Amino acid sequence: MNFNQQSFIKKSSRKGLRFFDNQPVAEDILSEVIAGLSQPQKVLPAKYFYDEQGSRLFEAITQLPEYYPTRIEIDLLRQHKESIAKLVKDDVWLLEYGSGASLKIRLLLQAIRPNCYVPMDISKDFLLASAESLMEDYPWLDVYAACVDYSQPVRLPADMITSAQKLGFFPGSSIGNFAPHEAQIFLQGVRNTLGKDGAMLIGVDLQKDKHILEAAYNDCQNVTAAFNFNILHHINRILGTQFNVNYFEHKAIYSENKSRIEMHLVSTMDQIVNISDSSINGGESKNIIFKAGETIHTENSYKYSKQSFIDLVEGAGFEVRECWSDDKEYFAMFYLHCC
Ligand code: AVI
Repeated sequence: MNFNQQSFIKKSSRKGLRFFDNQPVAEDILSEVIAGLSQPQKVLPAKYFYDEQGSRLFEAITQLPEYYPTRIEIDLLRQHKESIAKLVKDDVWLLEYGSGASLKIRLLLQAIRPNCYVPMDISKDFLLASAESLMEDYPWLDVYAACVDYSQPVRLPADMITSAQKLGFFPGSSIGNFAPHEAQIFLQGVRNTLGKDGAMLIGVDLQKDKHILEAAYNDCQNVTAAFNFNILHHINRILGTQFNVNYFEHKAIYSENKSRIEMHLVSTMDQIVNISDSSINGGESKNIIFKAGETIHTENSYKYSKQSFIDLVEGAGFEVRECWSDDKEYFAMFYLHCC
């Protein structure tokens, strides 16, 4: 996904807020959904969790007692923000991959005082609302919001290619939502975007007892289940498809072999769902057949040991300058430098 001047749609009347819209278009989504649901193990890309409702549900997940990563990461940021600020240059731009509600960044803004903050997210309304609210609270800050699928290579617009240092921020262990080989390709792309002298602050969920992991993805209030179902609601909303979430169940299990949580939607009955885009005449269309018990694999969340993560980032062209973690070693925050 590229930023380009064509995609510029709005320069806010408020000084300091720019917005680029590169939201994926419906035809791409239709092909991607049909391709995923046509595989022997049906799959939907996890990025489709995140419409406005999905982003809200994810924020609710981060408040759950069972979901420890957010709390630990926030503690790490609070404890180490001054050390982080000392590692970066005075003239720095802060680029957040998958910024969501832009909450964690607030912990860093005051300490780092970047010249510009670039939140990147696929959920447009959520991104804009978060950017506006940030502008209210930090009137000195330039914000350059970009609606992009950040899992694709991001090319910076010409006016962003300044001599300032670029610090990438990728919290929440969202890196775990890529398979390790994809994570390495993604990080190589980030490394190219950040350029010489670039740095990266990245949060990683560490391997631990299976019961703690499974509880984090099967919470008692069923918020994670609602988040999982929302992928079908979202696809219904964009394509006009007729998935009935009452005919699916949420399932999340930890595979020790693969070091990953797998989330699935299990079809509770034999059913057929037509996939086409009701707004496009004569477009692609396919009936997807589900057997009872068959699943749609909606998300992987890989968990790393510290060493396996160091190996991964070094393979992507970064060197590890710092690593902070909590006492139980549940979660780690790495400060990387482009080599
Ligand atoms: C965004 N990502 C890091 C979350 C995770 O833990 O993999 C998404 C999530 N899925 C279910 N709960 C949270």
